[in-house]
Amino acid sequence: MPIIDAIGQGGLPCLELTNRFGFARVYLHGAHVTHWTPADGSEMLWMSARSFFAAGKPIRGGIPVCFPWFGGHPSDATQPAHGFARVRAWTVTARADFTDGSTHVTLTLSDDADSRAVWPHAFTAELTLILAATLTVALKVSNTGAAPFVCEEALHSYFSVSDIEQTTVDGCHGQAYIDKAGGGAVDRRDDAEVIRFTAETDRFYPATPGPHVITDAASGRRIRVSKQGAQSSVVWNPWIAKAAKMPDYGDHEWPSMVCVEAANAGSDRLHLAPGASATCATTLEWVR
Ligand code: TA6
Repeated sequence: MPIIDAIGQGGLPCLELTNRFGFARVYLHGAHVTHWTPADGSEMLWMSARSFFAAGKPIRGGIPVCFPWFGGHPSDATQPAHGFARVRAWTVTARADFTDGSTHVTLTLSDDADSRAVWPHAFTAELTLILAATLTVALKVSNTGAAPFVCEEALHSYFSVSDIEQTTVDGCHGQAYIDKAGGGAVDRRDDAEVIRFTAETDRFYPATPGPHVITDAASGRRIRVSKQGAQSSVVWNPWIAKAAKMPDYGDHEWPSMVCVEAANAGSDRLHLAPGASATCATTLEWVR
């Protein structure tokens, strides 16, 4: 039975997918993928050993689903960063094994009284996970109400690397970006062939098609992060001081991860008319 209902950390329910391509685990809490291990490889996603696994708190690592806003709430600092979707319980609405050996699951979140109290819109969000030779995560957002709305979204993927100081990310050369390191918002242009990490890095690249290849020179591993329907890319490592400020992130964990994210945020935010839908996806591939 390749799709197993399981109880994960903190007693939270999850699904475990296994097939000839490998293994993946997704929590219903946040529709949060925490693990992806190709059959003949090692774990690709990074998880903090300090992550919370608790109702109302986001999981640190894996692939957080950010929706309906990215970063802080535009006007209410009491609202959760990166939206409420990652701290809500989603419902499993489809699961199937295909004849090509791939496994598909879909989790769904719709508006309710709690969501409408902070974001007054009718929506359905469907997160589909496809475990095949690659891992694809697709977020389809539909406007099920009678009025248009604007939203932001991101698949905030954390990748495991051996040494961030020997890691590069490509696909951003020549692109304009907003440098958010240190909490600022400075407009810059990337003139480097690849991104290298020597300090806190928090970059928002609008209108950037990707793909991005993460090259982890210390292990020789490369991961291609492709995007479909995601105009923005985000690259993040908190480095030392910011890591120390996060309660759910170990002080010495920053050298072992990098985030490369598929997003529609800022100037790429979505405008959805009544009845309209949009899908933002990322495909992760171990490049051998
Ligand atoms: O995607 C980068 C970012 O927005 C950073 O600014 C950063 O602080 C991070 O995500 C993590 O956010 P979180 O709310 O999960 O602590």
